[in-house]
Amino acid sequence: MKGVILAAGKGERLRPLTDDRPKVILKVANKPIIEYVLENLDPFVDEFVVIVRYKKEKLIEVLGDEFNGKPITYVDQLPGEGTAKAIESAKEHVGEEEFIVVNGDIYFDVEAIKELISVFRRENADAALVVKEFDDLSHFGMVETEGSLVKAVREKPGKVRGYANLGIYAFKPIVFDFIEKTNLSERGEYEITDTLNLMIEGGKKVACAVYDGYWNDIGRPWNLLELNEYILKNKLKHDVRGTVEEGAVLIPPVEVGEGTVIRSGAYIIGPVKIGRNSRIGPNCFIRPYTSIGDNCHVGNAVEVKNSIIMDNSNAPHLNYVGDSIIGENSNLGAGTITANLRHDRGNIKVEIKGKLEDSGRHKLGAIIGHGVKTGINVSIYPGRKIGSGSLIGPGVVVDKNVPAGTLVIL
Ligand code: TTP
Repeated sequence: MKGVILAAGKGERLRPLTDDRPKVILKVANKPIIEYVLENLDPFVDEFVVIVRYKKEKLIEVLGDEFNGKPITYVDQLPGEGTAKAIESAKEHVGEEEFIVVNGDIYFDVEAIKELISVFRRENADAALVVKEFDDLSHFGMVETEGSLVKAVREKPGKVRGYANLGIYAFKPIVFDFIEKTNLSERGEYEITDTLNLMIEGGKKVACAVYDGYWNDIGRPWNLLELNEYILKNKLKHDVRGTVEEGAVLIPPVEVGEGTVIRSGAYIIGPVKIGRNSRIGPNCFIRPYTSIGDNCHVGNAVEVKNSIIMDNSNAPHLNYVGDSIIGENSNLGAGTITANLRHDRGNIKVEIKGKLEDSGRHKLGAIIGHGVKTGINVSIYPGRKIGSGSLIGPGVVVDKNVPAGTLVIL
């Protein structure tokens, strides 16, 4: 059986982190999101088919042509938007076999796939999907069920309790006949949920597997922080491969990669994950739920908490990085500080595709893209985004989002 992974999306809600790369290669706990999906599919499939389009070269460079000894085939998405279009793109590659489809930007446990296959086979269904019960379905499509069968998939029904569609499916090839009949949705996309409704109306059997484990859909920047926290809290093992100088304190679990040096006076409270060849300290404070990538520098008098610092980035002197994400190849000038809390303790709102959205968090710092440089004493308001390749001059107060490639000076 083949595993099809949808990874062609533009990830616009995740700007600036997706300015120059597809979202599925963003690293959480120092691993590209799509690798967690591949790991979960691995026990059940003999080949991975990855549907690509936006910045596909970067994805291919990161994943290569095999995973765990199994081939990865990259397939360009057919013209048109949406998950149904993405799945249709795999038609020739899956042939007459049944196959699994997973959105490349979600995190879940392997149980979800086990349950999916078991229900799909038991019901001898034409399609199956994984659902999870939520108290509030405002952000999800609702799956109406009867026992193990699906009656309909509805648009976001508002604040009601019910089953959400998690973006994990199994199909028989008959699905392609129904994808052909699927019309553009109001959003201007060909959506697989519409295809599923057509299948049900056409008398086909669509089954559902109920999953109650952890699941996260990486749509918005703060989802990366939530997922980082979950993985570090639940999966991290204390494992120190680098060098730890006398006078550094590591409270487990802390993972330190090969070639990394933790200098004297560093105080690290796990769970914290640090990649390879990074320099940490002397005299810094790294607090729980922090991931620091490869070739990073966190230097003297720097505090980092609940944050993601991606590869080749530095917070070298006198920085506070709280509840923030820093992309690759970025550098904070001495004294650059992120604010992560409003004085009124209200939820931090973030502009997503031109609209202010409530992040649901009262602590959220900066979202800094790739290749950003800040000067000395830059202050960044909570929930502000700095676009990739921007340069922020000394003493600037970043109280508005900064588009990619901008020079901001006082
Ligand atoms: P979305 O998260 O709905 O879309 P997106 O990834 O483009 O993100 P944004 O809305 O922020 O721009 O996509 C769900 C999954 O489907 C995701 O894994 C990407 C994939 N996808 C495709 O492969 N092709 C497509 O045309 C679309 C719309 C999504």
